[in-house]
Amino acid sequence: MSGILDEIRDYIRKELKPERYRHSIGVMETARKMAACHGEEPERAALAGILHDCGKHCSGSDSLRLLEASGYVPDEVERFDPDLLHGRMGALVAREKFRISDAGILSAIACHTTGKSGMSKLDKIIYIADYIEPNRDGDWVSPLRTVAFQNLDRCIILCADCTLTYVMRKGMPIHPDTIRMRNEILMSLGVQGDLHVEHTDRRKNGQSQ
Ligand code: DGI
Ligand code: FE
Ligand code: FE
Repeated sequence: MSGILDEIRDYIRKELKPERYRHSIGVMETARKMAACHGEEPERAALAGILHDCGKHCSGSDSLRLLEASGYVPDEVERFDPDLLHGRMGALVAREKFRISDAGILSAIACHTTGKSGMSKLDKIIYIADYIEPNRDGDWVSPLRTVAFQNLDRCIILCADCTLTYVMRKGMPIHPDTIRMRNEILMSLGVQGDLHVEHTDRRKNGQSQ
């Protein structure tokens, strides 16, 4: 496994910007630790982690063209904002350039930006590791770093809510897979409204309800 990891590391270092390379290493290391904690194979998680953004070597419009040529049919949100396709593009690179045939690894790379319905444990680990790797900073990230090692589903909701807030503030369309994932996981948790420290704070300030 370390041979292919070294080969991929060299490729990512060469093809992506230095900060994206550092981020990819951060996601690899975080995913490996999360996998060990949650009973997933650490080296599968490491491979998916280092590869998750490898599709960023080309522009959104090139990804759209290449994915369509490979037979993928993008939905309307992906056509509007083709940067959303870098995960799917990354899965294509992983399969074609690095001969990755593990469908679970390819799925985790493909869905790391939007999530999807029916996420596997590995999908969840990569989605979360992308958020909490050590190079991410900001006040919002430190509570997520704790929850990531306690409860994957709760952490997914917290990450999805950060993304949804960001995307709404930017005035961009929301990808339906994020809504599907959030609804499914939230309902499976069987809790309502108690997942957020910030919600509690807002209640204290009398701004919610
Ligand atoms: O690739 P990264 O920057 O490491 O992280 P990512 O793959 O989670 O991508 C984050 C970007 O994706 C960020 O600019 C917001 C965008 N994004 C995430 N969900 C949606 C979205 N953009 C749109 N338009 N709609 C979404 O639902
Ligand atoms: Fe990404
Ligand atoms: Fe990323």
